[in-house]
Amino acid sequence: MMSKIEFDLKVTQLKAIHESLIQRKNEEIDSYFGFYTQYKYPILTAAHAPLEWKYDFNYESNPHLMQRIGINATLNSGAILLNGKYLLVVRVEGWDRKSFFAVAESSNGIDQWRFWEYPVVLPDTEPTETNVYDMRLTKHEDGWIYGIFCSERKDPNAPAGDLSSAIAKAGIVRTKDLITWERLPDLKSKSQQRNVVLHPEFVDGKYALYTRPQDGFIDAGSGGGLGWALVDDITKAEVKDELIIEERIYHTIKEVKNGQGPAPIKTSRGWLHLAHGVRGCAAGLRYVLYMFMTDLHEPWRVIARPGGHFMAPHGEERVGDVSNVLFTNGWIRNENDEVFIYYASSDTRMHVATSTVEKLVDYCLNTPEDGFRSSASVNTILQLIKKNK
Ligand code: M1P
Repeated sequence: MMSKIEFDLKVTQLKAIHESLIQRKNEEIDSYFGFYTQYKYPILTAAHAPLEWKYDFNYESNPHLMQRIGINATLNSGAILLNGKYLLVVRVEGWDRKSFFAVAESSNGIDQWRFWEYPVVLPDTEPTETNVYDMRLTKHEDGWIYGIFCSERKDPNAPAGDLSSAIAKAGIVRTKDLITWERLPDLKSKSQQRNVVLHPEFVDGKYALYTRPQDGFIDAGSGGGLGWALVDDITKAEVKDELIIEERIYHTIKEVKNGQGPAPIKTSRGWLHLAHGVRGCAAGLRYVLYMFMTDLHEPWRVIARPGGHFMAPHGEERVGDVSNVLFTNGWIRNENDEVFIYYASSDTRMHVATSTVEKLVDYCLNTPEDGFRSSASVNTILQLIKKNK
């Protein structure tokens, strides 16, 4: 057994290693594309979780200094700039497969992310809720910061022995400070819902939601894509009429599923949207990020559809608990119109990429659309070659 002196030394070493990980500065890496800058290191990993969440540092009760609780991944994070701090509401997943939310803070949005001392304690108002994840934060013009997240439970109609079928609903909370959270009733909807996002402004005096109707827990099924619904009262939110505004399309990056990422960013040319698109292949599902723009006054009307992916997994991003996945539900536009895009790779770790409103609008308005056929893609390239002559 370790002596108390050895125990104390080991604790000091653990804390020093953890602190050096948190203090590490990030480094830009070359981007070949021109529309964003990526960084060498993930910004948050399981190893960033506070040691106090994992270790019992009492020599009497933990003489072998064993880790008592495990953190498996830090992924799909909502994001907000509040009181000059870049804040992420991180999906933290434990070794027990349960996800929960925890706030991490950075002063520059790029590095030195540190978790707050305690994880978020959500009001536990839904007794059948098993798992919560992927919160989208929206600073709404009504003065609240809303968080909409996936609230998952076992399918009560699953046949005996089926311990996997689940139901996805949209849970809704609101806060002013990310410390105290008020839970509102879950979104009522005829279908299952995931990737539900609140639009930051009232539309025709109502709250507006981006939705993602789905037949099953995994399959979008007959849910045609990314939807739009107006809600009279957010404290009794219900999807009554749902319009599909961003469709899934055969042989594209969003053939199997798509979903709104964070709340859209308002620009003078329209609303910038970041989303994920999913296609199937022999290796399983491949998740990439893509962008589109909607009309400034009619945010349900898509006005720009740059073809293909905006960002796809590369290098070490391609491998993790659920490989070949990029997912985003958070971005921050600061007072200089810089945009910090927070994304997770392979359901394992968080990254940042930086851009500007100007570059993202240029990307959306000037990237050719998908022509849906190989011959159309060749034509698009021919036009560019001609222009370059
Ligand atoms: O595993 C990839 C992602 O799968 C789901 O996303 P969607 O329903 O949009 O395909 C979610 O479980 C998400 O959390 C996860 O990252």
